[in-house]
Amino acid sequence: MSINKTLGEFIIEKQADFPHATGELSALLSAIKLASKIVNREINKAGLVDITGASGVENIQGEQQQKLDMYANKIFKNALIARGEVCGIASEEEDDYVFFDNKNSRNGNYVVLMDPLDGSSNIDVNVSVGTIFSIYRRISPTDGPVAIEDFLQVGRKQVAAGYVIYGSSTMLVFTTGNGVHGFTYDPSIGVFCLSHESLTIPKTGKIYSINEGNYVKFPLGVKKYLKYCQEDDESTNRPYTSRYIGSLVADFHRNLLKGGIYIYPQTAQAPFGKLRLLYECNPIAFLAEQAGALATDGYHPILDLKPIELHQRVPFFTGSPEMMDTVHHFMAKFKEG
Ligand code: P6P
Repeated sequence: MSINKTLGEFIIEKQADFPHATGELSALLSAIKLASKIVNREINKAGLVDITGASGVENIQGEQQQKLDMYANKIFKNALIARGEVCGIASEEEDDYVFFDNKNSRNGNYVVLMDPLDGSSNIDVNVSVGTIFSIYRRISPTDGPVAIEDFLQVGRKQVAAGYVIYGSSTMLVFTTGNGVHGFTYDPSIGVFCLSHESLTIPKTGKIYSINEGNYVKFPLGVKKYLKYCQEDDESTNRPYTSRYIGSLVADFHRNLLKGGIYIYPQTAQAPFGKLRLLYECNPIAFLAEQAGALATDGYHPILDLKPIELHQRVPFFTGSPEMMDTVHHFMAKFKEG
């Protein structure tokens, strides 16, 4: 049996593809690789030790922080601060950005934004969860502290992005702007091995992912699109199938492999939707576009949106290009307000 290329070998081999090929990004991705192995270990035994459930602490979003949320945040932060390439991070689990003000890191050339454990409320019921990360080169002077503008860069400026999905197997999927590549973790040798090189989303699909429990609050365009998905029309492979895991990374990963569309729209009560632009939508959108998919707020590419604050939310539509074209048609035709 051949042993596939490891993530480390792949990064070195592709180093030349990367405009800032200084080896720093390779070291940064290696830090993320290490942290994901540690988090994976804890998730896999979560039911056996007292690390599941709510911590009793709320994050800035007003959401119950799960014990594993806080654990994962600590592990990724410690792995990144240990390497020196990163001068600061922003995280769903941190109220503000964090400056790595030590002699090893303060002059680092990169900042990392992350959702350390997305979908963590699913852990107690053994449903797949994920880590999402987004990497930028800093724009503030390297001889001073990291600044908010380092984190509020438009999504197209990302130099790398990816996710770890802790599912039936654990995978790390990332892009540095040269395609999307997936690596499956082999716990018997403790290594991520290349399993999905140059991932490309099918142009269309039969799966739509949305929390239909919110149907009555959806914009008219989304309601019209859902009815379109559910109509009987053999010529266009309808009705489609509804699949919603409630974990963005898992729903996106399935749609990336099989084709499909994921929608978390705005509602009257949540005019900007639920998902965060900086550490959920931007990294997933970078991966999506690199894999031939689209990612918008229903009207505009996510990667073109100018961020205004760390934890801002945006409506999120992403998936197979032909399905996205159809939902955009309905969103434009039935635009409200
Ligand atoms: P709802 C998890 O909290 C998350 O941010 C995404 O991973 C997921 O797709 C969505 O929210 C689920 O939200 O409101 O449908 O439970």
